[in-house]
Amino acid sequence: MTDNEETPLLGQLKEKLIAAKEKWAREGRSLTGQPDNARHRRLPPGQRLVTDWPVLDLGVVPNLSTADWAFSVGGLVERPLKWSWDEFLAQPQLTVRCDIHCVTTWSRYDNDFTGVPALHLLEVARPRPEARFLMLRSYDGYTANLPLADFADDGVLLAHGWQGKPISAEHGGPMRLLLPKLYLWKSAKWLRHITFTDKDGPGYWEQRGYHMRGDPWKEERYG
Ligand SMILES: Nc1nc2c(c(=O)[nH]1)N[C@H]1C(S)=C(S)[C@@H](COP(=O)(O)O)O[C@H]1N2
Ligand SMILES: [Mo]
Repeated sequence: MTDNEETPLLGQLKEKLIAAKEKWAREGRSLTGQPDNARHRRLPPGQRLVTDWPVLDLGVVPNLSTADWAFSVGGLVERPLKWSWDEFLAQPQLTVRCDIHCVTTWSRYDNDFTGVPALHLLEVARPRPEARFLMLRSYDGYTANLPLADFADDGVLLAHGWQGKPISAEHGGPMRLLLPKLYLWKSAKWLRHITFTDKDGPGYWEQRGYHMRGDPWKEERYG
């Protein structure tokens, strides 16, 4: 995948929304400054509960059929891999119930996601000892960076199901990352490729003022 392939999408992005979110990052919008008081609660500091599931993205929903879909892993791994849809579904599956937290302050409880555990992917691809970070790349050109330590957790899924049904296209179907312990911008929708690296580099929102890690319990919203 080259930058050139992604360029046509850029004209369609929700420029106003992106500009507003960059401004909030500069202003520290939604920070309570009291991250430590909230450890005993279910709702992280500065969050509010919703019962619907809002859609947040750059305004481009890639039109992906599972026939053309492929997912690949490269970088600092012993065994780079590429899975077709059938190969992906043939991997071990897990359903995880979790709460999800968006940096724009909504949280949603009791989501049942189904997919392939990140721990299984790590067993297959075998990151080299020097691999400490990941860069996620999606079919809409979105990127997000992650510490390997956060990815290597039993609640992390390459998810294709939600509440027993396929994840809808607007929520990242046919497959998205689901990493509930970090703010949801790290859970790349329409995931296409993961690169393992030795150095951390900023993804799409991290380049625009968001935090490199994004732990909701520490209120790591911005930079
Ligand atoms: N590919 C891709 N993944 C993405 C995004 C995006 O724009 N493109 N937005 C992120 C952000 S900012 C959030 S809050 C969540 C929203 O997921 P949802 O729309 O399913 O609620 O997706 C994240 N993953
Ligand atoms: Mo977001």
